[in-house]
Amino acid sequence: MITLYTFGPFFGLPDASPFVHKAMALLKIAQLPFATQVVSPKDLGKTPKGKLPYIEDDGEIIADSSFIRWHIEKKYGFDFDKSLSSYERATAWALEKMLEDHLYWILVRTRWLDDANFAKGPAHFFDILPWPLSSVIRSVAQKKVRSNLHAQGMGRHSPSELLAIAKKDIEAVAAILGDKPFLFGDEPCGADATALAFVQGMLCPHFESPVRNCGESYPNVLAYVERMKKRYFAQG
Ligand SMILES: N[C@@H](CCC(=O)N[C@@H](CS)C(=O)NCC(=O)O)C(=O)O
Repeated sequence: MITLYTFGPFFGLPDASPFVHKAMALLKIAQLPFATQVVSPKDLGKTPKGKLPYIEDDGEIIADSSFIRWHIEKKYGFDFDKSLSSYERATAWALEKMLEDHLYWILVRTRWLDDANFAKGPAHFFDILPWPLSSVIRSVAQKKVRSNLHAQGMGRHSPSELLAIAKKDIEAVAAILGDKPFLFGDEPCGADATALAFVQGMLCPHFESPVRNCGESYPNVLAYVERMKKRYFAQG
């Protein structure tokens, strides 16, 4: 049995982290049964890479959503991209990395650096810890995220610049999707797990942001997220 280590469901999403959500979607697409185990924020440092997700599969530990995907492909002989041409596989990989390494940071900034969003969002990750530890770790974590955003660069843009670059990401998803049911055709591929997780995360109604409003103006993207949710997350 596979165990997926998670942050837990938050904000109406299957998990607070889009990377964990992606890993869940990959396991569901591959139809592999799995259990989930929530990791306390104070124990993140003890995880294999200090980040989530990771899985344990019959004693084997695999950390990072892409390595989890490759583990599924190798161990269970499941090719997520079996119906894709090599050009589509390359496009899918580029799209995934745009979502994971670009849109992701916009999402993080929206949730962690906007005071109102932080208060009703990530601040609650630490509620499971006793006070005053919860308060200390909450403030240390927000400082770390602020510094990561500054180092990555996304923390340095003005709100209007942020929206302009987020719009390019959303437009790219909308254009690749077009009027197909899934990104590359009639069946989901590996990149659909990533697109679901990051686009649903961006559209999350729990948080107010111009980026979310921008995403909501693409009907094909909205319909796609609903289609993926219905297919893979209808039972929670
Ligand atoms: N490349 C990793 C990224 C995972 C990642 O960034 N996870 C974040 C949550 S969204 C995390 O665990 N952050 C904790 C930290 O940096 O302390 C993957 O694909 O799994």
